[in-house]
Amino acid sequence: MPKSEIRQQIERLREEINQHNMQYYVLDDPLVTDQYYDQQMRELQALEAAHPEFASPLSPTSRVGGEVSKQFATVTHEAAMLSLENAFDEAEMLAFNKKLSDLLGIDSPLQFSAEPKLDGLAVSLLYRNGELVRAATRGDGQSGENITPNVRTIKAVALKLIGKQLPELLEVRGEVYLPLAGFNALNESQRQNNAKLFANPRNAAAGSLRQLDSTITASRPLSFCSYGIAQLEGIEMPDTQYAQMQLVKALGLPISPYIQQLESIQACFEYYRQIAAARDSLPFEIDGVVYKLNVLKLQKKAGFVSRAPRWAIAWKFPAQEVMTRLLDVEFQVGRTGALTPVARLEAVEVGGVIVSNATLHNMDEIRRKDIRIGDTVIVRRAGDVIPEVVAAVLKDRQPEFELPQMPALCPVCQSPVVQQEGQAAYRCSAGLICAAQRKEAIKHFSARKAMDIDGLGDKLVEQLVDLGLIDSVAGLYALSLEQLSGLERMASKSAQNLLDALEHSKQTTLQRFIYALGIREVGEATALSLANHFRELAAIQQADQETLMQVGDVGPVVAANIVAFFAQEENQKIIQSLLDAGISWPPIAAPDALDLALKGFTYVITGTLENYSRQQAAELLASKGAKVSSSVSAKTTAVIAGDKPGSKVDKALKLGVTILDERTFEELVK
Ligand code: 9MJ
Repeated sequence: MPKSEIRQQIERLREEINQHNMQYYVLDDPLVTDQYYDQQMRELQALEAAHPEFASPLSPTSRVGGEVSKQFATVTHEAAMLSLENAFDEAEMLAFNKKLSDLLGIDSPLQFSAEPKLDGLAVSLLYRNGELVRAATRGDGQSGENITPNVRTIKAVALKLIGKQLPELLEVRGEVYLPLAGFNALNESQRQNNAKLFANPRNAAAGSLRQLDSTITASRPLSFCSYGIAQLEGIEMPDTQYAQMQLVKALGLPISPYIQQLESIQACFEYYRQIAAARDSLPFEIDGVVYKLNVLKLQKKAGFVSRAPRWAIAWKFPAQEVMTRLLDVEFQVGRTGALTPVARLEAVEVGGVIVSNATLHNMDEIRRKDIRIGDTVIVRRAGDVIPEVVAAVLKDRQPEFELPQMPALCPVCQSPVVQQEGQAAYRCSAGLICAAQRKEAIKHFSARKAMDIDGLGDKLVEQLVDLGLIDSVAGLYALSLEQLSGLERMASKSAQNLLDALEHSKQTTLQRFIYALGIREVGEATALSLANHFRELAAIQQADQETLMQVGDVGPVVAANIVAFFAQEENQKIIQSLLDAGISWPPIAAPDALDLALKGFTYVITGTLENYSRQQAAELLASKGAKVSSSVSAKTTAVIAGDKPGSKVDKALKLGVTILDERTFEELVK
């Protein structure tokens, strides 16, 4: 191929890849599959490698990092990088609105541009003639650090602007952040490498961005969202905040998909409620909502106070991370006997609720974080996950503070605590003799995905065990109306309901029954595989380790757990008495008779179906040989969508995956 053609091919590929980046990161609407994108990228890499004379710092292949700095150079900001004033309630928002109205001499409602407040790091991006020439941190607001090589590795940051008319100069301000999925993956890999854990996505983003070696930054899935224009030359400045952001988007930089123009401070209240309600389901962390006076002329008129504009405010959510004191560490005994350290804290409000207990996960995690009793600690409660202690505040550490110790005896039954070789967990050695393990085993047995015993809550199970009314799951089916009616907060109506629910639960499936037994590491999926493979409980009970390992997802450890479970005489007795009580399930047909019409197909179920729980729908599909997955990909056969389906349907639409309604689903499994 002649050189000119190669050059053209390289340029064509660069342009195409830039366009796909725009579709993916800015418009959230990819037009091609990841596979196609990767293939274009590899083709470009190969051409560039063979023709180094055409290398360019603007090529999308140049995002892998590689530059290593000794230290960051200082950048003086042409326009100061300001921070935001905070508000915490409607009264403070009203005060902000009134102050602005008074200052501007306007009595009609003020218009605002609003967007969620991302919890990351503010950066400035400078483009000359459409090319990214500099990226800097905020620093003290007057001058920051030049982090251009690092920011160039962030795929959401355009190396080249797109569009017909490019500005001679553009300085965009925005937030670099780490989406939650990336944060969790990063901490998981830190854990595996025995490296320091990041306390939250913000710290992880900061640590990733301030790396002298940009290949490290390149390996972290950082993202970027623009929130303002600081300088613009060569095209006319739009006259509202909102229009500014639309221009930034048109030039190929991501902006918040949630940005809205609001007509009054009352509309700001409504917007806050909407974003607060969506907070836990967003794929990134936000810590509030930012409101900016929409009309630029009015922004100018309002001006600044020392470090923040008068025309903007951040209405912050209740903090998800707070400091408190670690009073003590106690150990909770779980279903399998594993002892989990639980922090007893001086009560404190986190994310809007009072927290006095938080998990410390396990002893390795305590050592890794170096958390000692008496420490001031940072407690975090994000979304609906259990509150956790993420770090100790070392400046308050006293020499007498000590690391918590794993007790030698189980705190519930006083049996010895043992650590099996090669396992992190410490366990109570008593098995079902331990009241804690018995309680947890019964809770698991009655759970929705197991025997689904309606009305048998945790508190009730604890009462039943503490009063000695039952000592294993088998005892459940021997409970009488008199016994139940005598319990705390149990009217005779609810006692009868519980007996009915117990009776109802006896008609089950082999899969549910196996799962309900609570064999270590046998989850729902493994239980289903076992049921389909062996078809009879007795066959599973008699199988040896090797036979069990013939089942798809059963490895040597799980197989050993199953053998050990059925070998215990106590467990055999319990199973027999459950069967004697009348628990039964429909027979599973032999594979050749089995109707596996949907074998090889993969479905995703989303939203609320009218006549089936998602679990039931999944079981029906699985009974026909289909695979049921929780996430949509190009490999998904179809998405079954009920009411309020959410983002999985959006993704399916984007990928061109078929969407089926409940009626069609019924046809399918009939
Ligand atoms: C964040 N963090 O999302 C601003 N921000 O505006 C948004 N921060 C900001 N705007 C001026 N959306 C200074 C900071």
